[in-house]
Amino acid sequence: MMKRYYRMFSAAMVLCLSLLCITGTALAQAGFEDDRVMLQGFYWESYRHGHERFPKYGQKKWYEIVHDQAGNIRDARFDLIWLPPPSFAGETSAGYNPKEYFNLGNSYGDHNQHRAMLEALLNNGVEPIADIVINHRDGSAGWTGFKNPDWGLWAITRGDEAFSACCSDKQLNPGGYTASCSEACGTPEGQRGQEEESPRDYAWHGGTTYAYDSFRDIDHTNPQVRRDIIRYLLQLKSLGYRGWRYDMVQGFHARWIAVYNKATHPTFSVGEYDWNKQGEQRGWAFNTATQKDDLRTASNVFDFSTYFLLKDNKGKYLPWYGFGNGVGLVGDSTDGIPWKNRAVTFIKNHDTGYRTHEDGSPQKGHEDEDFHDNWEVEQAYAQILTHPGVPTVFWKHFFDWNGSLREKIKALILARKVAGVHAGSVLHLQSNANAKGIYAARVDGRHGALYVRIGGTDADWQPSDSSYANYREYAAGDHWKVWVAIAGNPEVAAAAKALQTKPALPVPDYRPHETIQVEDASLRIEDARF
Ligand SMILES: [Ca+2]
Repeated sequence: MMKRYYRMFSAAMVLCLSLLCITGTALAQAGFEDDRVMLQGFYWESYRHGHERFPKYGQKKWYEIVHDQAGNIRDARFDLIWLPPPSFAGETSAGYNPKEYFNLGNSYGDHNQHRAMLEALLNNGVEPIADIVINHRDGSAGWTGFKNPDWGLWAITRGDEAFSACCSDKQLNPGGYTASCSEACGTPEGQRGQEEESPRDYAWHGGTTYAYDSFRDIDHTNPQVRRDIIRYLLQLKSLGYRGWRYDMVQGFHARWIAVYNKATHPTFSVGEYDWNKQGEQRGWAFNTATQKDDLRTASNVFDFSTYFLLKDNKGKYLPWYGFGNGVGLVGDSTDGIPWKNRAVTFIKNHDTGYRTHEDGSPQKGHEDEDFHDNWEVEQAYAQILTHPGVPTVFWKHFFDWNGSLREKIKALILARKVAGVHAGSVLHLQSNANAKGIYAARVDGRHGALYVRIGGTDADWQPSDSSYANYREYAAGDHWKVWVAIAGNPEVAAAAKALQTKPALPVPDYRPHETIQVEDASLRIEDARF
């Protein structure tokens, strides 16, 4: 069965290739060759800022901190900022257990601080991206008491643990529940939602979409659920968000992403799919296309493979060449498709590396960083910020680690922008560097060429060793260097000055959720996926 699914998928891909050549319609997302750079605008502990329980994080709420950095984010030439889950999830929560979708005050700040931050970012030309947690939801009361929007048990997938966590001692709590006993225990199947769906179009495990046992899995086949989610996304757009980072997307069918994106027109979309399943990540992205089979209208997906490769091969450069096309989803050309155009790269996020419990002790499995504050983190950024895909920089690396790292990240972003490197840029690996056990590549940008060497020194490789000429050094650090060649070979400062500055983005009028109507036609797409 596995093989058969793979072949069906593969055939669909070949068909898609021919379609790519003839479609040029309006794009819900960025199409191909996205030249933007993203900042992850928070870390795991960000929600603790400004709360009395956590005095060491100071008085300012997280939204105030981001607000005050908007100018610096612009000056570093970040285009996108991925912000934490925007909905109320309890008094102190990172937000991945959303309780009230429509309540946009949360542990990171109240509604007004939220709006003020988004206004500041838009005024500085930075596009805010919201973290959308819609695989699952937390109850406001008990396991299943959903408020704002009010949903019944019909919104919860049939096999959810809330229906089987049965105890005989429910009198412990007036609502009839405890941490291990659900008030919805034993609800007849007819009063529950549908089962998790089968994602066989893009996953070959033969099972269903992922069911997360910490919170209630949402039934996206229910039109009222989709109507409220679209209303929520439109509310977020009116607050100032322009794009979506979808959480845990292996947990519901990719076609619903197509529906949500088609209804809300984000300028950027990326999903967090199962970390170690690059093949399914491709298939998931393909099935999110707002125009079926047109990958240019599809969501991006996080390139965990590049992260794992760089993490597991620090200072060992031969694996960085992959199979001659680079690494990760960026280097993936399965079925002749440039998957790099849908890849979002990163080297740390809020879920990886060092991370703490609320008492300050490290969480299990998060006692140490993957990339330490030295050549390790520099060289990893020298890779992703010079390569195809849409690269993401982690907040702490830029603002908190050290000023030298911050300046190097800025220099790398500048080199990328001056050369015009984008998500679909062509990569030319340098075999003469490979022969010396170090990594070097030429990357073709819209304005010129970028050259990068990681490992070794100029004595081992510099662009002239591959007969390149008329280039200039743009960035350098511990055993890595980046050069750029553009017409006229101007000084770095002159090239930087000539780069277009980002205009301020419009600040939309806020629309409370109750004023937003969602037409029936927005709830589905008329094609073979439905
Ligand atoms: Ca699910």
